[in-house]
Amino acid sequence: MTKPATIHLKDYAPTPFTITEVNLTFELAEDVTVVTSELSFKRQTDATDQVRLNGEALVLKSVFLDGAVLSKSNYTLTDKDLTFIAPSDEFKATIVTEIKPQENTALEGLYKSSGNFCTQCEAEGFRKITYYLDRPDVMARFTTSIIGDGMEYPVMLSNGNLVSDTKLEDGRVKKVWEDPHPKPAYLFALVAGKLACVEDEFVTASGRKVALQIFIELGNEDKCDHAMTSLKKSMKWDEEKYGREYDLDVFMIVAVGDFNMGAMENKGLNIFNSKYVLASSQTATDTDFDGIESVIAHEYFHNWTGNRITCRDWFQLTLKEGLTVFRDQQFSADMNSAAVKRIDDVQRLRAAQFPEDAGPLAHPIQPQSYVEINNFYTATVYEKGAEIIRMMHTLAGPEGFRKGMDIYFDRHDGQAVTTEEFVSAIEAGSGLDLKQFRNWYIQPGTPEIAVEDAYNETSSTYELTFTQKNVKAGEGADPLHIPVAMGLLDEDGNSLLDDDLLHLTKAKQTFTFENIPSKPIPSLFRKFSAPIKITRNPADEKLGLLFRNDSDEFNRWEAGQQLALQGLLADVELYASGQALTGLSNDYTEAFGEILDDQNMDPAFKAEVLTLPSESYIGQQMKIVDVDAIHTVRKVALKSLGKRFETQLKSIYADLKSHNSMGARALKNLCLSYLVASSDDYLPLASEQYFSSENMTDRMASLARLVNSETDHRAEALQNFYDNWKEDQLVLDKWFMLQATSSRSSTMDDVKGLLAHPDFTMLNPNRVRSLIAAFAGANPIHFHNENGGGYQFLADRIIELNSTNPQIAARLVAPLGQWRRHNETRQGLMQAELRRILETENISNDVYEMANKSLSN
Ligand code: B3K
Ligand code: ZN
Repeated sequence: MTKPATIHLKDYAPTPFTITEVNLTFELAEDVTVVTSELSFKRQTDATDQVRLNGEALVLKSVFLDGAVLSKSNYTLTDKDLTFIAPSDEFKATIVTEIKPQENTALEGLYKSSGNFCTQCEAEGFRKITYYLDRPDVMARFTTSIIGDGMEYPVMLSNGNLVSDTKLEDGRVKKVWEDPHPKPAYLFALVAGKLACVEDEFVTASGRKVALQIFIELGNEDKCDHAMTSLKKSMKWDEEKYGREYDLDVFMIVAVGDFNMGAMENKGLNIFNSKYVLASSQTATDTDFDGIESVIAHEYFHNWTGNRITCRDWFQLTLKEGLTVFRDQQFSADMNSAAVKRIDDVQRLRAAQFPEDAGPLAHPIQPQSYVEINNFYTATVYEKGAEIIRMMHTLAGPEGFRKGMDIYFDRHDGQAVTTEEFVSAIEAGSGLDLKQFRNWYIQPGTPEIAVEDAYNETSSTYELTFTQKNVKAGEGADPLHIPVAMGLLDEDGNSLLDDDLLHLTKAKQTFTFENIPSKPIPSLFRKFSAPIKITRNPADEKLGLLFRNDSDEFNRWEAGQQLALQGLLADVELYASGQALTGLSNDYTEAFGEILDDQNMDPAFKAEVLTLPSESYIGQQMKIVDVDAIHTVRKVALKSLGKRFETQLKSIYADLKSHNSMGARALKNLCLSYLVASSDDYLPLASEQYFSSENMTDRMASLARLVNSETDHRAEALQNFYDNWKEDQLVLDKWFMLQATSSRSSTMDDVKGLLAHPDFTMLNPNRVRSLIAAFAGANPIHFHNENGGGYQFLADRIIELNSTNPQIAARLVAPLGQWRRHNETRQGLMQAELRRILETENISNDVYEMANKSLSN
């Protein structure tokens, strides 16, 4: 194959011509869809007279320039673009193309899902609809006419406002939509089909009425309440927190079953994976409800951070994504428990972003180059990007940050800008100098911080010395500006100092604290004030004290995690050398018991605090991950905690049974998992919960306990679950996922068997994620089986998906890219599969880039 081209940030140049107006007409039909596009061009630079439009997988029917047909000899057509000479500085082009949405399995451009037409254009899907300058700095006003059979497609939607709805002479229906806001093509959307609509209304702060509409497949009308409530809360919150009002008369959300990601923020017409819209307590877990609230908010917030102000080019992706994730995190923290939300966000960062940043696919939040932009919708751009915005918020303080945001909106509304313009606005609003801080945008890797302390009794001074290093950033990389939120506690756990903020700016730096009466215990990086790893912490000897007393809830949780890790990692070593395990320290276990009995603690927070670090997080602490030892050691630890606190766990479980709140369910189900870990005698209790539960949270929590067992309870419950929910695709995904993540010995065969299940399809991304991604990403012992079967299974699926859905195929490569973290046997097997993937015939750019980088970087 010829190696695909790499695109570089340094090569950015504006287009010689831009497009100001777009008039699209879609004639929807079952065999071919005809797209007529009228574009108004206007010269911007003198670079060239050539106009080169992007276009892929299109059948070109005709081109007209200023009304005159352009003959074939006057344009050049390749499988990627259409080029012609501009007739003048301002002209109109009319281009007619044909496409076949019903054959589009890549789910990019215009495609069909359950018989309905829908689109996904970000990042470069619009070029699969028509020839266009498909890049975010070309912003035009769109008018969209949709023509089709009114019986087949009673609903026809596009961005903006509906301006006409007529019946044509031939009986077809024509609807015209006008979007007054200039936008890049990636925000274009079209939906047509038989859909039900749930409606509500929002009155903005300035008194304008906005119609809210959620479109779903018929029969799902009763599953939109939570999405609608979340939308109204988001609209209100953005007005109150950032002074941002919605700007059209209608806001529409469409839920579709086949979708590559979570959702898409198309102007005025968000398209969602149905997973992030549909919910009832019968079908969705508490985690699903939280997910809906945050994704609805995220897409809504994009209206200002992404749509009104968009990205100049795709290297600026974190400009809209990091910022919008930060905003949705703030929103969820305001709606729910802020501490629990922060813990969840950090766990997500550590689970997905830290490994990425430590592996072959590491990149700065502003990448410098890419082969396929879809591969850069990463945990780094999103989650680490959000952390970098959060640090600016911490440094500026809430008021300074808000002022900076106001300046950002004032200066750049209607523009396509860079991250530099964002940082400048925050500087202007806050008065901060962020010169050094900008390094966060260009350095990959997770900084490692080592801290040492010294106490001087005579002078009552305490010193903290920080050293920062970032291996991935390379030799000689500049130190980062790192905000360290911290406090000091005395030996009794009382606070000596709270809410201090240190600016760590040097490679090595000492901070001195005066008037400290006795040697303190530092609580560092409170609320996880920077996305770093601490490699040496003076508090390591005093984690039990912080676990019991830290007034910062995040650090209280963190102390518990670190204390548990100390014991778990020590046991992993003992296990590997064939010695008897010593188990979790008394310090941890005793604190665990005290916290379990604490009547005043929020149960949701308590459930977080009493959960042991995950297998994958334990693995991250090791140079070479010993998956089997980790699994066994963690299981033994769960069992011993379950046994030691059996009485309390049972009584809390019983007490909480009748409580109907999310926090109570989380804690109750944690108790159940400890009890089942303590002895199989509790499997009947799990089974009883499964059959008596009245909501999906409790049902899933109990079924998750049963699927690891070999008893009849397992088969019975799984069968019951299937029989009850086989018609509900989102619930059925859970059934596949639970079996894919089971620890029982036959799991690999079970998963292969499920591939042949009549309800399994490789064409639906949610189903692929629930079986294949879940197995590879969340079942370490089976995926990493030293017989190589797990790796081979994954590579086979990637090769299969390469031809139907390259984006989803590429997303599955990452687990194999972690080969350097495993023993030699596994390394060899994983590399062999990556090489086999690279030999795939007609390999997509998406998969090529991921597999190639995984092997070579
Ligand atoms: N902006 C979209 C993601 C598009 C991904 C394209 N491969 C969803 C979001 O982040 O809100
Ligand atoms: Zn986003």
